[in-house]
Amino acid sequence: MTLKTILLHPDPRLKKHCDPVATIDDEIRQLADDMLETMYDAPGVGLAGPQVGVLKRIFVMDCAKDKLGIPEPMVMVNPEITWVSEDKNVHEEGCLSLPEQYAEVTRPKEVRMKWLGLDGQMHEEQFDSLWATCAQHELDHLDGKLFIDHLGPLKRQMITRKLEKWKREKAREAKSSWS
Ligand code: K1U
Ligand code: ZN
Repeated sequence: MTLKTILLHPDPRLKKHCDPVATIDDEIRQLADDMLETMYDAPGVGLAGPQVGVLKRIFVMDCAKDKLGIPEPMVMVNPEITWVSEDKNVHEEGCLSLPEQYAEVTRPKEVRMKWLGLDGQMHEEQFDSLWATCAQHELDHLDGKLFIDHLGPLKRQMITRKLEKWKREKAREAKSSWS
């Protein structure tokens, strides 16, 4: 397994609409393994193809670890939403492509999704709580959308600026650790 580099906003690849996966083959299985390893290492609860520079409709997620400590990794290929609840939920979201930036986003509280699994079978399941938020956040990535695109222009600009500052600080820290 290989740790992948996570792209940071405003990388143009994060704005692209991703292509469906044609077949589940060894390349996709390897990519899914690498994405799960990268997500757990980050650490995060989700990771989508474009975040590691792969413009394909695939994401991984595991929102179970906090509860019992037992991992429940999920890999979703060509995911689609088949139903959303009328009830909404406000959740504070983060994104591995915008490290240390958070904002409240309103989304449907529950969603039903169907997807192709690594077993080559179609699956359909209903999600709520963090699973529902994360699944919608990851599906957005496959359509070139970030959580900041759900915010007003001022909040979006503020987060983008704070991220630029974070990048400069990280670059400064790295430089001083070399000398
Ligand atoms: O897509 C991503 O960038 C991953 C993102 C998913 C997400 C988190 C919260 C709400 C919606 C979607 C993250 O995983 S950010 C990191 C994070 O939330 C986390 C990190 C460590 C432990 C628990 C959560
Ligand atoms: Zn994200």
